Amino acid sequence: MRNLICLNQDWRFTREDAGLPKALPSDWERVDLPHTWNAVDGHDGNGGYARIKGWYARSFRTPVQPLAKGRVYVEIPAAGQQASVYVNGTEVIYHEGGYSNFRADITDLCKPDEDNLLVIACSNENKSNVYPQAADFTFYGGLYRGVRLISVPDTHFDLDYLGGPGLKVTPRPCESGGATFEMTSWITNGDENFTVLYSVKDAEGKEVASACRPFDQTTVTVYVPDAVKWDIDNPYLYTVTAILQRRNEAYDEISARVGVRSFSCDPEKGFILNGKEVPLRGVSRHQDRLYKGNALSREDHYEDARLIKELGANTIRLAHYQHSQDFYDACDELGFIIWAEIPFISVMNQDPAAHQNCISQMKELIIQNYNHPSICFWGISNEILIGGISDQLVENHKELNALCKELDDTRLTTIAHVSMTPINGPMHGITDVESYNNYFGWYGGKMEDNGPWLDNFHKIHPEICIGVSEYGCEGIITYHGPNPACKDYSEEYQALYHEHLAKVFDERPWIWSSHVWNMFDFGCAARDEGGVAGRNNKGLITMDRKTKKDSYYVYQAYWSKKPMLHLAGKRYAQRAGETTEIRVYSNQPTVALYLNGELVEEKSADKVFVFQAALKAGFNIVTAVAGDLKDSMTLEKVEKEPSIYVLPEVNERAEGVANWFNLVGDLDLKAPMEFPEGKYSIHDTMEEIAKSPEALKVMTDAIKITMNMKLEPGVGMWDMMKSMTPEKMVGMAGSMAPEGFLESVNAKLILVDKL
Ligand code: ADA
Repeated sequence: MRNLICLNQDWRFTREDAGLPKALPSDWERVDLPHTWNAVDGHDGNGGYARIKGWYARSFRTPVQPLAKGRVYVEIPAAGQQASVYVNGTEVIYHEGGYSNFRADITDLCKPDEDNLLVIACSNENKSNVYPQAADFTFYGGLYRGVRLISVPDTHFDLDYLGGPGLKVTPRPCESGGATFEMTSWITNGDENFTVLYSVKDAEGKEVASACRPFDQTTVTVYVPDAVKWDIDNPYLYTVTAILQRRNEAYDEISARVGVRSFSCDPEKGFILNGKEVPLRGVSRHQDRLYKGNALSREDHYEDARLIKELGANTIRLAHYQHSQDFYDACDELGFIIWAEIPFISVMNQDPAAHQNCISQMKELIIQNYNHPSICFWGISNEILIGGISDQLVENHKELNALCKELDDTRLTTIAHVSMTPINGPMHGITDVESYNNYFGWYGGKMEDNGPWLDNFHKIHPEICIGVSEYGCEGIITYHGPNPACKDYSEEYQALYHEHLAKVFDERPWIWSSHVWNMFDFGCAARDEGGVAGRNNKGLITMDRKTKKDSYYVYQAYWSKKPMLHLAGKRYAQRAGETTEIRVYSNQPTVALYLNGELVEEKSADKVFVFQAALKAGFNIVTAVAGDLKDSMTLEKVEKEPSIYVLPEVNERAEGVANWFNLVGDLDLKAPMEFPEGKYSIHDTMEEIAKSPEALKVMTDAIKITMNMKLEPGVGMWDMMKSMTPEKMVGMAGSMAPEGFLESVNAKLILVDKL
């Protein structure tokens, strides 16, 4: 029988590119898996993170199969980002892509009854054909999902095909109320003595259907009468087991948990699950955690899934790469509709080898995850027009879409467009459904632009199922104030923004899905924003999973079916002013607010209850009550609010904008755009502009002032931005760029000779 041997303990590791050792190196650091060398520098804000080749080594004994002719595989559920695996000095596999499972048959290299040496060289150095290339997250290196051996008899269920499970199950509900389960398994080294016994068990473990097939004709469909559907509120799972049988002996056994559900999308009705319209409302998730990076335990994954369930979300976009099997398992069990995707992101590399990498990551994603009932969508790319469009790019998308369909005709394909993707153009109609990453109210535009933008798109494209794959803004729980504003990074602005957006989506059930960017703050070593370098702070929860920001409760009020009540502003604990605003989030119809035991007001509202309270000097007890629900906080009235409540840059930026206009004071901001020969202009890419220090300075100053971003060639977000023109950037920045801004930038650029 199959034997799984965990190899997570007692590895030796070095950050030096030490080369292949002949024996277990005693001077390397001792580590256990899961492990990443970027657990700290991946998001500690001290500049870059180690992008190196690290070496892992460990000895192991060959597992003994009772049958003389067994096979041994090494299985690596993920290695960031490229890896070579060696057994006793010989390379057994090289794998590119940091998020998918891969295996190698190592039998012939293993020595029985003595120590064997397993070495894995793992690299997160940039390799131009491997995605992700440029993106807003840390590409952690290491063996962050552990390693194991699989020992099987000579004849076994397939372990060689793209890291997949060797078993494919497609349950389909029937009109009659029952369901068919189409099952296929693949057998290595079979002969006519072998048969496959399939068994379908219900959630209680009772067998409800079975079938028996010869080893070389393994596809079969069984019927389960009165099948229970897998649904968001009742994620009912069946277990399908395949046993490879030879006479009275079971040689190998594999199983998969599956669910019976039907789904579709409609441009008017949105998402439909088991015949019922269910607008998908939820979050995106990056996997990493504070000072653990992506080296996570099964419990870490389950905790994330539970936090998202508590929020009341029914969908998760698993950005921007294949996540752990543990997380997909949790989603199957807890009832989420999942968008799974590959890291084809930001900028397309024209090299055909890079396209091949997309294809192989997509194949692995689908083959390895086909059986998970939670997954309904395969995402083919994210914000790919940042790097510009080309015929080849459109062609590659069509190919990727066709590949998804060829490997899996039961699911829908999707795409996350960058906001500036034209509403009409060749990027539309490639995938079954589409989504936009819209940051109106953060990077550009006003939060109020979101609804009208969607209505306009829907009007122009009544045939497209449209969703919002990303929207969000930074919220840092130190920053507070009575007048929250875009780009102040305050917890209050983030909550206000999400109050608005939650309503926008609530009012538009035809939006097939919306995904908050992001459920958790996550590591992006290149970032330096809001006084918290190294991270993207758009999470509803902090990266250590310790603090739920107020915006978390906005969504809980909208989405959770459990009665809830939350007093916002608890961390805005010291307040000045005659009166202060108190916001309460609740899914109850009426909320009463008490100040120091006295009723301030009782009011009815929809999810967001706003009160004014006049605090007395010193400490005040504020209590909100809705039926049996109560929440309370203590606020202190102060003369002046603490200075740490305001990010210093917020003031600097306001001054900066003024300065910019002073600097260009002699220019006519309304002047027609001119593009003289041999001069730089807003039509040049940042990469071209960067050739001239003078032109580059114009741009870096302008970007710092408007978008509050530091831009420096080769550093941080540069890779993502370098192929953009100032014109495109301002398109993204929207109303954050003051009127006349583009004209004034151009006017400065055209003074500089092209180099
Ligand atoms: C893009 C990108 C994300 C994300 C976001 C942001 O939309 O798809 O990876 O990080 O930007 O926060 O700016």
